[in-house]
Amino acid sequence: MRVLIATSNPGKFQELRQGLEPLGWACVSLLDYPLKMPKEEGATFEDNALLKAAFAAKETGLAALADDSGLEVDALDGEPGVYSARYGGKTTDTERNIYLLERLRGVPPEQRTARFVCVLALAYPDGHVETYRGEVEGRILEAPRGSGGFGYDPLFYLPEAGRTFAEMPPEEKARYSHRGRALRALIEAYKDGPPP
Ligand code: ITT
Repeated sequence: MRVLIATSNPGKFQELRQGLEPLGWACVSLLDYPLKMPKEEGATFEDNALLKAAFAAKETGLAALADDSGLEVDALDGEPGVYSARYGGKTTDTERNIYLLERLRGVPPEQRTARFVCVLALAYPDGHVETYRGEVEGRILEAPRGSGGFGYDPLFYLPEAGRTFAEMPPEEKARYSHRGRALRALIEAYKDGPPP
């Protein structure tokens, strides 16, 4: 199957393309299909993922996979959540990480619990849609660690691994991550061909 990975985030694209490898699908990107993607105005990751995937499938006539994801920090009542890509109006990953650290200043380690959430939506040109969700629990550090990954990875510490996502090679991040989990749910659904 030919599938458009409808994201303009290069970090996500890499992880999605790698994660889909077991299915042997031919993946194309928004570089091949330059679309003006719709504004993400949904209240949930599901709403936004479906909005993006359905739009891309309709515009291109291809099956389209969209990813809506983000970080929920308990001490901030779930912020930044669906606003993760534009938290505090900041435009770069580094600025958003600094802003998050400021918002959490004075919050002790045991109260810095957080989770990453990823919802994948797969939409077909005939209107059929599916969603797959993955989550991972961790903790927000007081300073960044590591240079891999993207986004909030240098601040997201996984106690069971003793490292941040930015300190892991891509295969290890995929083993634990919200996106890796959502991808495995999708792969499970397609392992014997398209689901009914
Ligand atoms: P598209 O909508 O084009 O896919 P985006 O980056 O705008 O790209 P989102 O609206 O889903 O995507 O925002 C998700 C944000 O959450 C992303 O920009 C990162 O800051 C953060 N994020 C999501 N997954 C992450 C991960 O695996 N590691 C670090 N940060 C992540």
